[in-house]
Amino acid sequence: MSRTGIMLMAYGTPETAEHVAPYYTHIRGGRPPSPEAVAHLTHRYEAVGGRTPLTELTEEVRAAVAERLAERGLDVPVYVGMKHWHPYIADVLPRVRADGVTRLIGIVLAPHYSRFSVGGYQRYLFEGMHKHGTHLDVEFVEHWHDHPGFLDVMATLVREGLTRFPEEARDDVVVVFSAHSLPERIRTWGDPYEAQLAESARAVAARVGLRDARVAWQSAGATGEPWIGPDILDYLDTLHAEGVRHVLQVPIGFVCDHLEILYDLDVETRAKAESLGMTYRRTQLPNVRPDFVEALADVAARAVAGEN
Ligand code: FEC
Repeated sequence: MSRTGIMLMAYGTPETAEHVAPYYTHIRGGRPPSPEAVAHLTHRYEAVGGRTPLTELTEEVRAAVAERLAERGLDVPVYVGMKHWHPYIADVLPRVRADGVTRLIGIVLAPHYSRFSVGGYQRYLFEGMHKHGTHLDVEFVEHWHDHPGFLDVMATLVREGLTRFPEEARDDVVVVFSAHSLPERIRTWGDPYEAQLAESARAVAARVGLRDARVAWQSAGATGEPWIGPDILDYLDTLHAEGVRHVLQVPIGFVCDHLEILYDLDVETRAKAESLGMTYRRTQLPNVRPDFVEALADVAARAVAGEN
């Protein structure tokens, strides 16, 4: 008998300072980073309180999505698998199989597709099946950046974000959508990542009635090759030169609080904006908001019905 399961996948985060080096090594595909690079990353974690809530938030989303699916009459177990830390995607597969699941739907908790990001999750899942000799019929939701429920959530978050500026400044706030940068070479293989980001930014801007949908990139890695820009830190200089004084950043490429939000935006980007005399705010992340959970459950339910 065939049974369907869902695996929600997220990046993974180290739980202690001792985990930072092995975590970083995993991100680098097994190549250990230099002690300086580990110290720098450890410092970023310390600056946000030693750890990030990514694992807990992902587990809460998992439980909430499972509940919504059950309410829709779908008896579908929902699992969490992480790309770079425990519970690793591969390590969850024996439990999936033991539960009698034969068809597994993978959904990455990042809305836009890139071979670098979502493609990496796919690779870890297939390698995991190979490692454990587990055969599952795997289907992947490759992107859900245009799901109307998700776009509505983001529009709500932008409206809420705008209210955090003084009333008299609201018309002058420039809204900047962002996602994790990736190496520029993704362009050489026709990757849809940039186009999908622009599409979701435009759709949210239209819902809110913004004049335009500006895009910048964040959290680029230090790998010695060019990454997609403009980086938000440079873009703030550009905006400042245009006379802009109020900026609302919308990290639409992420769905929960983690290092790239709590450090890269709340510490680094905020400090840069303030040094330029700008008022800087960022939108809240969807995290476990009921409307976001509902959108995600809908993405999952459609996939179960084979509608993706
Ligand atoms: O809270 C946490 O502890 C985890 C935060 C976190 C998220 C995240 C999401 C994405 N990344 C993506 C691409 C890359 C590429 C490299 C890379 C490197 C890092 C490092 C840390 C890190 N990432 Fe990440 N990423 C998070 C954390 N990421 C830490 C290593 C130090 C650094 O470079 O800052 C470069 C790999 C290399 O060096 O070879 C590429 C993409 C996403 C968004 C999609 C997703 O969530 O999966 C794309 C969250």
